[in-house]
Amino acid sequence: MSEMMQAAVLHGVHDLRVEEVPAPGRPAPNEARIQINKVGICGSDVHYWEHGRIGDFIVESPMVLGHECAGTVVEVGSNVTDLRPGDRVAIEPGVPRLSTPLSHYYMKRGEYNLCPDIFFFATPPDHGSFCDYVNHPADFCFKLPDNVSLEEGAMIEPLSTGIYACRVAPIVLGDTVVITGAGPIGLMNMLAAKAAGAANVLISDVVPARLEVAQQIGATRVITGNPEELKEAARELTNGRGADVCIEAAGHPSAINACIAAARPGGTVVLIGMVPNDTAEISITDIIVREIKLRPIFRYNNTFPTGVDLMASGKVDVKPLISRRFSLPEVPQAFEYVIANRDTCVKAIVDVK
Ligand code: 572
Ligand code: ZN
Repeated sequence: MSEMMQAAVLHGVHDLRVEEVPAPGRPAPNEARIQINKVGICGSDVHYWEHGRIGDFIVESPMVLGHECAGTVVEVGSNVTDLRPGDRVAIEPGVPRLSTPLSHYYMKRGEYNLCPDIFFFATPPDHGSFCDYVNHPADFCFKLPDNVSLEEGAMIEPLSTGIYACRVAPIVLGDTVVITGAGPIGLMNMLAAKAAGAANVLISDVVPARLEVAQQIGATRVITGNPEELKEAARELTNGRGADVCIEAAGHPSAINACIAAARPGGTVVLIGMVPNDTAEISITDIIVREIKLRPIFRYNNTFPTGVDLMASGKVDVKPLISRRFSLPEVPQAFEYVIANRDTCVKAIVDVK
C-alpha cells in the first residue's frame, strides 16, 4: 500500500479540502523527492478556487493547488549527481514533457515555456504543491545558499515573471520604467526593474494601500490609477520623452492603454496581466506611428538561477512582501483571508513543514 500525505485539494468552486492523498513513490532516475516546506498563494490558485477555471484550463477532477514552492531534498534518483538529501531548493513548477518534436524544438531554443505540452503545478490537469512531498526533475530544482531562506526560495517563482519581463523588454541601466498594477506581480516586477538598473520606477494602482507598499520598497513615484497623471509623470522624468519600458501587470484594458500612452516613441510595453473578457481595444495608428513594441510574456524561462543570485547577493529583497503565514491545514482559511484582504495582503505563505 502506498504511503499517504496531506494535500490541499480543490474539488470544485469554493470547495478546497485538506485531506490524505497518496504520496509519490521513489523518485525516477532524474528526479528528486522533495519535502515541501513553503508555498506561496498565487492569484491563479485563488482564481481556480473562485471560478474553477482560468480560460480554457478547467478543473475537471480534484486538483492539488499551489506552485510557488521551496523544499528540502529527501531522496534523489539514480542519475542525479548535483543534489543530495538535505539540500534546500527552490522548485521551478513548469517542466516541458518533450512528448512531441515541437516541444523539442522550443526546448532546444531555450524557450521551454513555449513547449505546447508543458507540465505545470496546479494547472489542470497537473497537481500542484500544497502537499508534503513531490517528485520533481532535479534540473528544475535550484539549490538555495545558506543566506536565502525557504520562504524567499518560494518567492523565486513570482519574482521570475519580473526577471523575465526585464530580460525580454529589455530594461537597461538608467531606464525609466512604468508599472501598472501594484499587486504581487507588479511589485515583483518593480524589484526586478530596480535590480536591472532602472533609474526611475513609477507604479500605478487603483488601491492606495498597495501603493503604500510600493512606496516602502522603493518606487520613485506612485500614482493612483490616473492614466493622464502616469503619462505626465513619465514625461517629467524623461525630458518629455516618456517611459522606456512599461510593464502591464494590472490586467485591464485601460491599463494597457495607459502603458501605451506613457511609453516613449520606440519604447516597449510588456504585457503580463490577463484581461477580463480577453480583449482590449488599442489604437493601431498610435502604436505604429510611435513604434511602440508590444511584448506579451507567457510565464518565464531560465530565470530561477538569476532569482537565487539576486536574493543571495541582496540585490532583491522580497521579504517585505510577505503579509501572512498559514499552516497546511489552514489553507482553506488562508484562501478566504486572501480574498477578504485583497487590498492589503501581498503574499500569503503556507508553512507546510
Ligand atoms: O506563476 C505562474 C502564473 N502564471 C499565470 C498566473 C499566475 N501565475 N498565468 C496566467 C494564466 N495563464 S493561462 O495561460 N493558464 C491558466 C495556463 O491562462 C498562465 C500564466
Ligand atoms: Zn503564479
